Amino acid sequence: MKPFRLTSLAQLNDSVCVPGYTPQDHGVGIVHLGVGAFHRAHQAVMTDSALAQQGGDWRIVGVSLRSKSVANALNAQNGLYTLIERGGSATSARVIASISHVVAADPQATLEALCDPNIRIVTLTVTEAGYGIDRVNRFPDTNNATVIADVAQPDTPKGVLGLLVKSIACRREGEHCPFTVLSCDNLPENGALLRDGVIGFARCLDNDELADWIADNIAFPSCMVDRITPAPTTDTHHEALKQTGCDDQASIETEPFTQWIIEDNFPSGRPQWEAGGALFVSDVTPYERMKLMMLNGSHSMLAYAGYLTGHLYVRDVMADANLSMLVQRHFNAASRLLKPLARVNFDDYAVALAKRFANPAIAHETYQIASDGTQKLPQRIFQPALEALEAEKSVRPFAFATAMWMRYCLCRLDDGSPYELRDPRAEDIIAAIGKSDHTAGSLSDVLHALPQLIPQRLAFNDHWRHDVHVVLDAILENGCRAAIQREIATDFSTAPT
Ligand code: CS2
Repeated sequence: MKPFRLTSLAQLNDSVCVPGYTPQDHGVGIVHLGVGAFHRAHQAVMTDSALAQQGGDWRIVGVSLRSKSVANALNAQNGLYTLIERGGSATSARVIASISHVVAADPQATLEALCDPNIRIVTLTVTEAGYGIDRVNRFPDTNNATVIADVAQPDTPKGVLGLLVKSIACRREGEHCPFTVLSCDNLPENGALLRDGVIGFARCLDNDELADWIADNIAFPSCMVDRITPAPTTDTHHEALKQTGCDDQASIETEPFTQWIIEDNFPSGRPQWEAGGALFVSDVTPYERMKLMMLNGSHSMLAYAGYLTGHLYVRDVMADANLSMLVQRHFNAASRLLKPLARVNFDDYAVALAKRFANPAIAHETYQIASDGTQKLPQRIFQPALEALEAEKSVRPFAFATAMWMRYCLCRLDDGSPYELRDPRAEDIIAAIGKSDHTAGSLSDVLHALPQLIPQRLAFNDHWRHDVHVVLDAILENGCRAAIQREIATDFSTAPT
């Protein structure tokens, strides 16, 4: 018999963990932009716990800015979906009911959702590339096609900055309460950055009065989010069916670990996210630096080195003795740049990260993490490298990660098999590399010369350029595996002391 599609909590197997509240009893209070797997494994889950513990009208209107597939799956299920948690030895299932419905690829409907007077918080996971903010100048990126179109047609915006500014202006006119804007992407000082982008966008419209009003009235807290969430596969749906007894086309899977550290600045109220384990602090920056430099930095390094040496998943990289030593080296180098943080021991954090990366039940693709390098490496690798240089610590682990990324930009494995470079600046990269003769010197030169990517103080530093060159030369001369072997053999004396 064909299983029922998941549409109500009444259909579920008894063993499944179900929401401790009646979804229909709660109105909406949050719009979330970017309702992909990460949001559904993280903020939506914490909101589900908050609704169960404290109640309130905090259900979420999800928005998919581009694709309709998540919306089609979730709307057919009244927003319900199964969260599969895969630990090393146990797998569990929980049904989440915090999402009310999803609006997809429809800027007008998105604007209407954002202008709903019941909405008090707008959360975002639109990826590093999705903001349209020039992060060097902390202003809307005036070369970004969406930003250009939205500045030209500000009443019918399609991008994040345009949608936020238009809805803030409409709410102000209608005298609805200002919402709080909470960026949940892996960007340093994500709230402050988005604040600059939104205020800057209002200035691009020559509306200084609105820009000043936003500065005075809209809160943009920062937060650090953490949960390793691979893209769902047919295996995820099979597991959901096995556990719930229902056909769930919106099921997702994730690891047991979850962390959300949030700046407590919500003038229009907020759910009791503490119920899901969120921690509210006055300054998120030290947590964010720890995560970006240790977790995400080593993730990017292992994604390039791992993908180039035939490792499909992060867990396979961790099972490779050489690469796992380099991951450990990266943790050490990054942790030495951090200021002490109360109640956090960076060595314990590194041990926990290694265990999470090695989780045999999580199939996290190196290719997924390798995407969007130009958007990720500045905060994960280049900024720490600059700090290491300035503190006279070894830059080698960061140079190694950079050289592996540069090699990855050639779009072919050592055996010649091609792959697609998924990066918003792929065209620029490919055009720049096309002109070079693919030696370590020329490849490093053209990629260091890409505008607004590698900080000038790093790009023009001889010591840094030497380290990148040495690794890249070894990779191009002898192949990635041999270069990794050589790195292990030669390096450990140069690791930071
Ligand atoms: C990863 C992150 O894809 C990536 O670039 O480094 O998505 C990582 O899995 C999350 O930040 C973990 O919280």
